[in-house]
Amino acid sequence: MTTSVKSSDPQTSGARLEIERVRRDFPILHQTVNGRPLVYLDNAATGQKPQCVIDTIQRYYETDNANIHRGVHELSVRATDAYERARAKVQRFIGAGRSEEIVFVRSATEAVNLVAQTFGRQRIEAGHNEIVISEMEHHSNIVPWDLLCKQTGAKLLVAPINDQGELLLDDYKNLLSPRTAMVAIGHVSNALGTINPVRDIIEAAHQHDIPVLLDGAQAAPHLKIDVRELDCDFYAISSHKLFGPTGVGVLYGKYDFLNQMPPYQGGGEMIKSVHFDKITYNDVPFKFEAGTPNIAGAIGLGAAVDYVNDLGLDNIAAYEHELLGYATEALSSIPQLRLIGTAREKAAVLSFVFGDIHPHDMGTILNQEGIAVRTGHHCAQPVMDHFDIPATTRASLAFYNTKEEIDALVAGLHKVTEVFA
Ligand code: 7TS
Repeated sequence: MTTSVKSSDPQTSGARLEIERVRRDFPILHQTVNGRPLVYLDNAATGQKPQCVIDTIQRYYETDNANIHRGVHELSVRATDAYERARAKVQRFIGAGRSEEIVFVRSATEAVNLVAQTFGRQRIEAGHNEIVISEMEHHSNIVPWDLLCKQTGAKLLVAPINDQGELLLDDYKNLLSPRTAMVAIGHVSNALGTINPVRDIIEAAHQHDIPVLLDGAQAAPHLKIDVRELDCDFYAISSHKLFGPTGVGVLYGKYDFLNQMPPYQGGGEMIKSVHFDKITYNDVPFKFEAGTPNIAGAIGLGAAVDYVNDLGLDNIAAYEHELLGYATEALSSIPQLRLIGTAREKAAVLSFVFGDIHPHDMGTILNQEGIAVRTGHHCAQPVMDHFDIPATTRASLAFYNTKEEIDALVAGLHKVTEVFA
């Protein structure tokens, strides 16, 4: 695989050249939209795919496609090997101790639902009756728990945030008690960019023997993750935000927990034997992978992990930190613009409101300039409620974005001002 040369100092002109090389790995970036060079600033919704990911998926279908774990023929063996190699890549990528702790699912959403309906339900049945989440969660880390609460009579408790969009850690700690079945909290907020103090969150929960799920959908593309160092019990990731294909995600779970959990869905692959008088389930992780999985998706995710490793997450984080600082300063200088989410620890998200101009109008005008941003509540309506706004405009960055693209966004925002003057 060929990828771009990395740099550890994004402030040098050399690093600038590196980003040009990185950008060449992403064919989709090199197009015009409405006659302007595309400026893709919707990375929190989904990341773009490097050529090596596209090639890996194409090659899989051209040469290896077969169903896995079931065949002795050559193609099935190759497909199985590639799928299991992808699992091992993900395992190393997040620092998991063993590959059985990596469950391929459909998305981060499915990972949370799986844990809620198996482990969460078990914890409630064992006598705990509260689930603790935070006010800044994506709907994917609210609704599955709310469903479980409705089904079981348990209660959803919500740790509040301040007006910078930071979790109020003491309030969070005060919610923990022997009643708590689970804590489920986002590592990085998609609407605010806040990086949560997950070590403190986990440590506080573990003092009460409460297991913690981290929703890492927005963290994995930006931060180095080490699930063993964090000591989190479950971790959810979406491939497509990590520059891999859509339709595949990862649930990390501690082996002993996964082992004691009941299956989530039934079907082929998740069983050892089926007789009408007795069904025996398969070992983890296969117990949670009912039916034919997204084989090409998992293999494509493996290629994305290789690509990100090649660049180095430390390099990515350093470059994005620089870019976020530049963007924050540039946007802060625009009259009428109010940033929503100004946490001290932030990843590459800039959410804002702009006078009384509706974000959808902003998005439409920016699109005319070739700039892709997201507008709306970002599936985090409680965050919007906190700030008493219906929606924001959100620019979310990736390592292939540039200062010139931030300048284009700023120019686009001045255009918006002119249109509404
Ligand atoms: N958790 C967080 C923090 C997210 O940001 C998202 C998606 C999800 C979970 C769900 O991921 P999925 O792949 O299962 O859909 N966030 C966004 C977003 O910010 N804009 O579009 C999707």
